[in-house]
Amino acid sequence: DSNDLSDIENFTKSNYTPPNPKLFGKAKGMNVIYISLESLETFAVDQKIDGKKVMPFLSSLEKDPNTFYFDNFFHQVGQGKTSDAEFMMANSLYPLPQGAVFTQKANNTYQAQPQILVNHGYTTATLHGNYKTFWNRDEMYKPFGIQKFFDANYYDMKPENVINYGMKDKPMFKESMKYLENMKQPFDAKIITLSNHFPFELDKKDIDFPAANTSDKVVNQYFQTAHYLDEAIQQFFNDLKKDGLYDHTVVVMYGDHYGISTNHNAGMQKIMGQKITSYENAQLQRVPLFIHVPGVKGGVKHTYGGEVDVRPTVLHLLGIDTKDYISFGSDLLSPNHRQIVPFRNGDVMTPKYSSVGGKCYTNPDGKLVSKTYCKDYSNFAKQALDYSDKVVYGDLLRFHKVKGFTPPDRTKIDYTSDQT
Ligand code: GP9
Ligand code: MN
Repeated sequence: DSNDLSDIENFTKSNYTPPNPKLFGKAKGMNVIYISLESLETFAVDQKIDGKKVMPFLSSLEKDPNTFYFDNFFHQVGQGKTSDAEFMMANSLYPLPQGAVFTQKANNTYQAQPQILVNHGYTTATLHGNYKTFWNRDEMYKPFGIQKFFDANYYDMKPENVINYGMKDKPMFKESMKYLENMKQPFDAKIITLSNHFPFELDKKDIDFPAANTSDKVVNQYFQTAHYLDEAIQQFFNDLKKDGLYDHTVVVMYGDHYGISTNHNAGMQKIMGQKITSYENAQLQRVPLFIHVPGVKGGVKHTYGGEVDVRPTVLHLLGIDTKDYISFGSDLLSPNHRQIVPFRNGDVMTPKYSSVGGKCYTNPDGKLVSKTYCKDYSNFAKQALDYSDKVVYGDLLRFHKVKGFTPPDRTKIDYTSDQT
């Protein structure tokens, strides 16, 4: 009830961190493009196979003068995988402890970033080369305020363009250009990539990178699909430059979740040159986060953070105050950013300590220490996850009013007719 809500508001308010005044509003009025990098883990970005970089383009962006790159950024998904990551990006709420929030809670009221931006005059869209009902997206996107959904029906799904779950990334990005170019600006768009998805298979003609040489085919192929993704992103950046969108568009790229599960530890041990203990496995939950902001000096940031932190970060760059929203994350670019990263399973990452499976370790040596060192962080994580679950299970945003925010009218959003 609304009593719960006031406790929760007290909690999120006390964790609010004011924006960095040097960066607040620096991207005001710009377009935003989110790119969900399927299954991309941080280690892969700079990894070499046979002496060659797996992802030379993304790796070069670490040094791009207008790009922030976060190398201590973690995914926080549960069973809803890609959709859980989308949920956090839009809402700064945690996904659910069991099942996918997209399939379970699509009738809730949300105060999602797309609708916040609609209230600021933005057009909103998602582009994805799979069919719209996957993960119940065509229902969940409505309360988020996503006005247009260019799903597989909008792409040329001829056999040579398709593998695994849908459109290959290169033709997908190519075809997406016309939808982006025709969108009324400013827009907030999300592109969800697919090719770097388990079991990481490509058609022969799309392979131009060596497989790794471990006992595990899944691990070996992972670097080939990651390389393909890298080339697709580079092609997309070139197209954004060509059509002039690049100079007034913020591009946010994030790895949605891990790619290689613990079932593949044997292969991964060969790649990493060390045993994958539970401590090491937790470190491997790092996913890359890049934020390209035209005209702003970027850099490599070692700040610890997770997917719930992206919304306040981006809204502050756009000059939108987040104080009155219920956010479980905080601005990664704020000097006061709270560096405690709860995983959905209750593990916690901080710069100094990792709490994994109820045990406490120091970073980066992974030395087992007394649980008392992790206690405050674990308690914080428990509280945050519990409050977030209360919001989602109880549909509590129904009772939460924010001045200047008008929720979407979901009956007016229609993904069945032609949206071009
Ligand atoms: C499916 C794609 C993959 O449309 O987003 O989903 P995942 O299996 O990674 O959750
Ligand atoms: Mn995914």
